[in-house]
Amino acid sequence: MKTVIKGGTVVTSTEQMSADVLIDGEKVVALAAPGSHDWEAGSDKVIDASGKLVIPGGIDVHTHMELPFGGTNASDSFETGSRAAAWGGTTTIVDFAVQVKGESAMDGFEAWMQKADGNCAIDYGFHMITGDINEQTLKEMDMLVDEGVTSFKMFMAYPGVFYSTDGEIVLAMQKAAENGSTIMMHAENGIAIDVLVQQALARGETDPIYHGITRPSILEGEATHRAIRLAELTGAPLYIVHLSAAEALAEVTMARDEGMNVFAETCPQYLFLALADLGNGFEGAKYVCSPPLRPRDDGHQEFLWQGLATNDLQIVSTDHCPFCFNDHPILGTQKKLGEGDFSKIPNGMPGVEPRMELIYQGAVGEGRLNVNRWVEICSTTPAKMFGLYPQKGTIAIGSDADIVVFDPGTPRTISADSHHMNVDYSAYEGREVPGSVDTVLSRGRVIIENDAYHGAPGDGQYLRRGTSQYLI
Ligand code: DUC
Ligand code: ZN
Ligand code: ZN
Repeated sequence: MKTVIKGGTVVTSTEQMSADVLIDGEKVVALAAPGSHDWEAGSDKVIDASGKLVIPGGIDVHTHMELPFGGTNASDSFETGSRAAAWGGTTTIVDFAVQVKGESAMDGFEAWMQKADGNCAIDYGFHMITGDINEQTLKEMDMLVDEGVTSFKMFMAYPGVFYSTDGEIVLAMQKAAENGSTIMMHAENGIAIDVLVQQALARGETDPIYHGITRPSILEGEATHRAIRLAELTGAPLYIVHLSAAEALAEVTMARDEGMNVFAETCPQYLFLALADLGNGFEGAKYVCSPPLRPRDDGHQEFLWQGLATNDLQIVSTDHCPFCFNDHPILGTQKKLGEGDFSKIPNGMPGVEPRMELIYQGAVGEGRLNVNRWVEICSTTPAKMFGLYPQKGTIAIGSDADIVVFDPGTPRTISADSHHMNVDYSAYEGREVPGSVDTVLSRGRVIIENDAYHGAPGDGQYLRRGTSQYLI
């Protein structure tokens, strides 16, 4: 099967050029000046990309399909969530397999492989949430690296659930320093937060807004500082997930200025939404995620955009972890588990679908970042950071033909009525974005075209990732 994408502007993290792209089977095999080669004659399919951008497919390195969490399961399965990702121009996800206390990490990995197997619309890999560090887990970290799971998420938050002590973090970091993997950190001081949560509830402060108020940014800054210094102690590469706070970004920036292998991602919700969204009574539950949305007036958002411009932040992922607002016929009660007690609201927001369009708006549309940087933070760096480059994350000879034709001139209004995620609300309801995803190819196959999905569950393959290609 030969496909030509003709007449578009090919954008990678470093180039912007008018070029035709030739795809043979699953790979990009040639790029050439527009019309300079008569590829159309021998091809099976021609995609006209005139006036459009031709970019490497998005890579979302932080999703939680089907995650058991907060007394329920994230509402997107691998099937629905990966399909929604494709609709939004994301052609690779890296999800989180889970090891819980008392269970083996390899068992957790195999369980998540089974959940995903035969269901994904796009290629996928896994990080591992290590919820129990012991002698066996430390050995399993080596085995997981061999399986292509080269990054391990730990939590300084959620005592009694995923929480690790500083000592456990040191042990895992020592192992990561040895086997070349990366420690990903949920950096919030969960012990201090739990005190504030209990005090708020005792005062009768039960609305969703108190979720945000009891997780102040200073406690993200503190945990980020501690994680960085433990990484310095052990020599492990450290990647701060879902960074939301200026205080945390300042710590990351300082560490990077010291020459450390410290990296961080942020997410669209921290770039576009704010603490005030948690107001409006229980409606605010739609916006409960951790870390929480920050007060708009405190300047976090522009600081994060600035961090993306200076590469103190390297990636925008989503932390996609949807829960329905209204009771669901199969999934039951989700967000409403926390009516009358904000601490029982399942933490998480939907986001895998609109990421590419939202970041295009905030970056290119609003003049903060150029189009190359948009591609870099949404695709190229995620690939390099998590050992997938240049198979993924670029348009180059020999790369997988994971390609999005993006129309910068056709706006779209984001709405739960038209999205494809299995969740009954959009956090961006009614927002108009200036450009939209037009056509999506996954390893050479057209899976989104003319506003229709042409793929099937199981098209996506497991990606055995290498170690980080982004280390200093
Ligand atoms: N934060 C969330 O909001 N949801 C899932 C896990 C997490 O850390
Ligand atoms: Zn987290
Ligand atoms: Zn997460």
